[in-house]
Amino acid sequence: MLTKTKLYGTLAGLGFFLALIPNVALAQRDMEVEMPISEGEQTAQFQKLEQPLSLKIAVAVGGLGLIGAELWWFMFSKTKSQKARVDRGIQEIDITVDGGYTPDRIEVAAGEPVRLNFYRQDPSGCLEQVLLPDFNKALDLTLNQTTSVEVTPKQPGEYTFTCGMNMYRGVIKAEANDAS
Ligand SMILES: [Cu+2]
Repeated sequence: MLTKTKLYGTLAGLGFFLALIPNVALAQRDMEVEMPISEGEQTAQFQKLEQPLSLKIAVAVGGLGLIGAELWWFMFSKTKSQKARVDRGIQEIDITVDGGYTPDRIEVAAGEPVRLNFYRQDPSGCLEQVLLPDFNKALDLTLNQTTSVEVTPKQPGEYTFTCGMNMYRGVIKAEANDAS
């Protein structure tokens, strides 16, 4: 949650700053133009047209860069995939609950038990509950503690888990186990 908020804040701040530049530049230009200049008038007019254009391009490039950064961040944040480790015959994975689930895509072998350890760092009530509808499980997470649950995805496929209000989600991706 914190990282998301921080990123949005930075992006918004940067966007605002970039949008401000041409306005400041134009204000300065206007003040200069108002001054009675007869000789350099033509050059002043020429510059008046040229400079905002280059600034506009700079702002457009900056804006595109921001959009790109945002897209990249969303793509990147969507692929927090991780394979479960196997410990004494049980597949285990630690999931940090903080503005969502990290990782939010867990790769496991189908037909084997999976232990999910949810460590809740986010105080928002939204993430207090985890629902695993495919396994008929609902967990209450205590803040700054690990709450574990064991499930067995019997068939290969995707099993989602969500917060109590279905706003945040994660996926358990069970793949066919060749070994068994
Ligand atoms: Cu929620």
